[in-house]
Amino acid sequence: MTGLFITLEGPEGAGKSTNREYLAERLRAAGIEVVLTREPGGTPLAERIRDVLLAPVDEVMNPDTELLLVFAARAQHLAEVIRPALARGAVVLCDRFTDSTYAYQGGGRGLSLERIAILETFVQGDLRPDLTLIFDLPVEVGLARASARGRLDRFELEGRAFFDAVRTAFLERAKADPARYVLVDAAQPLAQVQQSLDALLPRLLELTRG
Ligand code: T5A
Repeated sequence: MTGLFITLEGPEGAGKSTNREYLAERLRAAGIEVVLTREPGGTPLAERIRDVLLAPVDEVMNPDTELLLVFAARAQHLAEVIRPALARGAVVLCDRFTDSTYAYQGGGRGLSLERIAILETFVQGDLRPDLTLIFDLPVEVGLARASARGRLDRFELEGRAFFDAVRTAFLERAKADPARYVLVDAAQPLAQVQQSLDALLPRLLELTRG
C-alpha cells in the first residue's frame, strides 16, 4: 500500500499553512488518514535544524551551509515521518518541500540547480511529490501578510530581488511539469482560494484511490 504525497509551495504569506489545514479537513471528512507536516522541520531534530535556518544571526550563513542544512532536515523528516506515513497508505500534506529548495537556494541564492538535483537524489532516492500546489501571489502581498505577524525570520529579511527570483523559480517549475503542479491564485480572498481547492478535491480523491 502506498499513500499520496502532496506538497504545498509558494512564497512567504501565500496561505500554505492555512490551506493545508483546510485540505486536511476535507480529506479527513472523506475518511482518509492525513498526516500534516512541514519543512524545514516535521520531527524534533529537524525542527532544531529549522531554528538554525530561520533565526537571524550576525554571521552570514554560507549558501552551501544553508543548502546542506535544508537537506539534512529533510533526510530526518523523510525517515521519521514521510516514508512511514506513505508506507501505511496515508495522505501526507507537507507545507514546503524540495521545490522550496529549488526556489530559495536555487532561485534566491543562485546555487546551481544541478547540485541541488544531486542532493535531491541522494536524500530522496526516486521519491517525489505526487502533486504540488503552488500558491502564487505578488511578492508585496505575501510579504505584507507575513510582516503583519510581527518579527521577521532570516529569509523574510531578504530584499525584493531575492523574492522576485523565488517567485519566478516556482512559476518556472510549475510550467515545466503541468502534470504534477497545480497553480493556485493565492492573491484572491481566502474564500475563493478555498473554492479552487474544493474544485481540486475530486482529483485528489481519485489519486488516493490509486
Ligand atoms: N526554505 C524552506 C528554504 O529556503 N528552503 C527549503 O528547502 C525550505 C523547505 C520557512 C522558510 O524556509 C525557507 C522558505 C521560508 O522562508 P515558513 O514559515 O515555513 O518558513 O514559510 P513561510 O512561507 O514564511 O510561512 P508563512 O506562514 O509566512 O506563509 P504561509 O504558510 O504561506 O501563509 P499562512 O497560511 O501562514 O498565512 C499568512 C497570513 O495570511 C493570511 C493568514 O490568515 C495569515 O495571517 N492569509 C490570507 N489573507 C488574505 N487572503 C488570503 N487568501 C489569505 N491566505 C492566508
